[in-house]
Amino acid sequence: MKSPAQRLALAAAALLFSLAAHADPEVYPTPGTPAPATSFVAAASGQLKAFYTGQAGGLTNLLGARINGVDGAIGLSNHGSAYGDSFVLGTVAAGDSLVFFIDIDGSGVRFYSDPALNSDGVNHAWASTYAGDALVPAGTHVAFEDLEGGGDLNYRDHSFVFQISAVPEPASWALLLAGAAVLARRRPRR
Ligand SMILES: [Ca+2]
Repeated sequence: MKSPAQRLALAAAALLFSLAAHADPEVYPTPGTPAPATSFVAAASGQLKAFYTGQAGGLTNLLGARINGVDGAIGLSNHGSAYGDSFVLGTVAAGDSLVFFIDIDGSGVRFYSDPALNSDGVNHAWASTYAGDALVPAGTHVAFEDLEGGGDLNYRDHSFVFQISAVPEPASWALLLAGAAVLARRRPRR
C-alpha cells in the first residue's frame, strides 16, 4: 500500500507530466495575409486519420478529405471535439492525392486546401510541421480559415494533424488473434 504522501506525489507527477505532454501546434504567423497553398500526397498506404488540435471560430465545421478527387466522410467538429480526438478520413494508398476540406455549418459550402476548388478562389488552409505530444502524433498540422473570401485570414478556425497508419494485413491479424488466444489460455483461473 502507498502512503497518502506517496499518492499525492504520484498524482502531482502525473499532472506535471500531462501538462508537459500537451504541446499546441504553432499558429499562423502572418494573419491578414493569405498563406501559401500546400498540395498533399499520401506518403504511405493505410488509414488516413485526423487528430483535432483545436481552434474553434464562430462557425461549426466538420472536417474531411478528398482522396483522388472524391470527398470522403466528414467528422471531428471544431465545436464538439477535444484536443487529441481522432477521426478516420478514409483509406489511402501511397501516392494518392489528398485535399483536405472543411464543411461549413451544414451549409453545403466546403473550403478545400486546394484553392482552385474553392468558390472564392482563396486558399483556406495553412500547413506546418508538428513534432507530436502525448495525445497527438507527429505529422503535418493543417489549420483552416473558415470565412468566405478569407475574412481575417488568421487560419485559426479548425486545425488538426494527420497521420497515415498501416492497416494490418489479414496474415498479421491471424497472428495477433493466435497470440491473444495463447495468452487467454495461459491466464490462471480463479
Ligand atoms: Ca478566421
